[in-house]
Amino acid sequence: MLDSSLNFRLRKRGCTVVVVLGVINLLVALFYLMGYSNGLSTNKQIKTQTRNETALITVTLQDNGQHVLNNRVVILPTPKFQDIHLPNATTTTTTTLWNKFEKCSDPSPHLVGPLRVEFSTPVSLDTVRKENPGLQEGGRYKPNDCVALQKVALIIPFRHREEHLKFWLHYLHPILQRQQLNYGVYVINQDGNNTFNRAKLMNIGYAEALKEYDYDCFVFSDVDIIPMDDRNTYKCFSQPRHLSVSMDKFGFKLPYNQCFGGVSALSKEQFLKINGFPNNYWGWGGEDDDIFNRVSSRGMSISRPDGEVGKCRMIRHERDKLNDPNPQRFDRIQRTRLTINTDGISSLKYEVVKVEKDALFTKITVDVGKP
Ligand code: BGN
Repeated sequence: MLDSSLNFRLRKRGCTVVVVLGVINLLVALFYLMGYSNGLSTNKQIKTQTRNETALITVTLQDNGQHVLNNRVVILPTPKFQDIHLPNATTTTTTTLWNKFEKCSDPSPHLVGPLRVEFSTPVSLDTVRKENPGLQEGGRYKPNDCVALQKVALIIPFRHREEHLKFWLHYLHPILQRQQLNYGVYVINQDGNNTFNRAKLMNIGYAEALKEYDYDCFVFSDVDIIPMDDRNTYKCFSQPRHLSVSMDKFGFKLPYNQCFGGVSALSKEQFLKINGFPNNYWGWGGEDDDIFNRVSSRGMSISRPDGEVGKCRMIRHERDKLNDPNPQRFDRIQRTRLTINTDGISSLKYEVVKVEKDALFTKITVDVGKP
């Protein structure tokens, strides 16, 4: 009697354990399905390179008697360029011949596709700095295993949007690194309290970035727009490129065919062909339409990614102070053909107030004058 009741209790306990384990299993599976099965990738850094690369390296070799043998070029299979040890010789100098390496492949093998983008949890600059250890001062980067296809300056017209900038840096740095670009981030900050002038700030970004490095492509991005797919490569194409083509704000559709606002990319050649951007649009609206007119009046067309790859999120915010809709914009966009030659990069005037180098960006504060 005692035996059978003990037996029953043990079996009952066994059953309870099995049921509890089953429930845990189910919860784990559900958690996994909800979190990861929607195909979105979270913000993540580039994967570690495991391929065995062939590096072309110049080394000065010394024999045991410390005589310099010669300056030779040797081919070594190595994934990294540091710490190369040669038998029976001491390496005294190593020079990496970057231009001898292969070009990065197009598209980059690091791309992951659709991304999870949300703005509910604030990010700190310190966290973003720690998340991006491969950056050089000023928000500069180049891949270390291949030669980037393009040298891209990212230009952000800016004033009083520190919180947005943190999100932009948090999302964009890992994306740009996965896209294997040789890039630099330039935040062009309008000094003072005069009316905002987005297009002039972008002209200044172009001019200032070129003083620093031989960029061949310029991506102009609003600080509050984040791409939702890393296949939307922030580089230049044979025609000027509109990148923010399907924004959440517009129901993931292009609001109108001539739309060229948000994020755009122009090569140096394309930018010069349109004499840069207009300097005389003060306040909100129209300057992007003027740029569209410039592009088409110079016989170019707009290139765009498809609506899926071109999805973007905009950080919701109230209308900026000192950036009211520009009442002159309707007239001005009618007259692009008359103003394109006289108003643009050729007539740009401004003063640099301050240059600040952060690990994540170069911030250039400028006096753009007033209307
Ligand atoms: C347009 C604005 C653009 C703006 C888009 C999207 C004008 C010019 C007069 C018609 N153009 O209407 O500057 O990027 O909306 O918001 O206002």
